[in-house]
Amino acid sequence: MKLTPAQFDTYRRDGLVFFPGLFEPHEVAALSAEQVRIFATSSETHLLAASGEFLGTTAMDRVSPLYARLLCDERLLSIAEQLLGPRLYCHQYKIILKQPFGKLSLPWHQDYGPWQHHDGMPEPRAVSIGIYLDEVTEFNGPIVYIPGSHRQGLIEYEVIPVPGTTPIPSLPNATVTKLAAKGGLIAPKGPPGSVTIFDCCLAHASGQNLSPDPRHLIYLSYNPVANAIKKPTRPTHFASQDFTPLVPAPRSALLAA
Ligand SMILES: O=C(O)CCC(=O)C(=O)O
Repeated sequence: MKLTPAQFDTYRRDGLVFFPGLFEPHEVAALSAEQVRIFATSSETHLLAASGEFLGTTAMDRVSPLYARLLCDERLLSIAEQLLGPRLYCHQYKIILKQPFGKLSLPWHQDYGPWQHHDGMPEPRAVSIGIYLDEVTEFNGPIVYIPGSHRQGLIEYEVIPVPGTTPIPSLPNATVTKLAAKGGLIAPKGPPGSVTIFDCCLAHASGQNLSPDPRHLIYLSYNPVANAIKKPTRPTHFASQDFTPLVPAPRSALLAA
C-alpha cells in the first residue's frame, strides 16, 4: 500500500495522515484477543501506574508472533518506506491502554523529544503510527495533534515525570499556544482499526478517558537503520537495539499463521 499523491502532500504539509478503519474487524478482533493474552502474563515490559492502573505494554513482538507480523504488514511498513526510504527497523512498539474512566493522560510532546533525549536518536527521521483497537471518539481520550507543528523540528522542551513510563520531554503551554494559533488542533476519530501515520516531530497530547468505553492503541515507530540510536539509556523494551531491517509482507500474511 502506498500514499496517493494527495495523501503524500497532506503528510508533508500537516505531518499526519488518518485512515479510518484501515484494519478489518476480524484483524482487530485477533489483535485485541492477543492483547488480552499478553496482558494476562506478568512481565517487566508492562507499564503500570503506582495506583495499579494498567497503562500498557511494550515490545510485543518478543512475545507474540502476531504482533511481530504486524510490524511487517505492508499497510504500515510500505507507507513508512515511501516516506523514509528502505531499510527501516522498529524503534519502539507498545500498546497504550486507556481504560474506561482511567486516569492516564499524555502531556504535549513530540515523539522525537524522548528518542533524542533518552535514546540518542541522531535525526528526527522516524515516523510514528497509531492503530486504534477500539472506536476512538471525542470522549475516550483521542490523541490531539497540531497540524504543521512538525515543520518546526525539535522544539525546546521541559522533562516531566509521567506515571508508569519514563519521563517525557514535554512542550510548555506557551509553546503549545503559539503552535495551536498557527495550526489549530485536530483529533482524528473513527472505528476500530483506524490508523494515524505521523511525523516524529508532530506535537500531540491526549487527555483522560472520560467515557465508559476503552481506548486501546497500538503505537509503533519506524526509523531508518542509518539513523539508529547512538546513546541508549533505557531498557531495550523502550528503545530497541535490534536494527535488523524489516521486510514488508502482504496483508494476507497477518492472520495466515
Ligand atoms: O496513547 C496516547 O494517547 C498517546 C501516546 C503517545 O503520545 C506516546 O506514547 O508518545
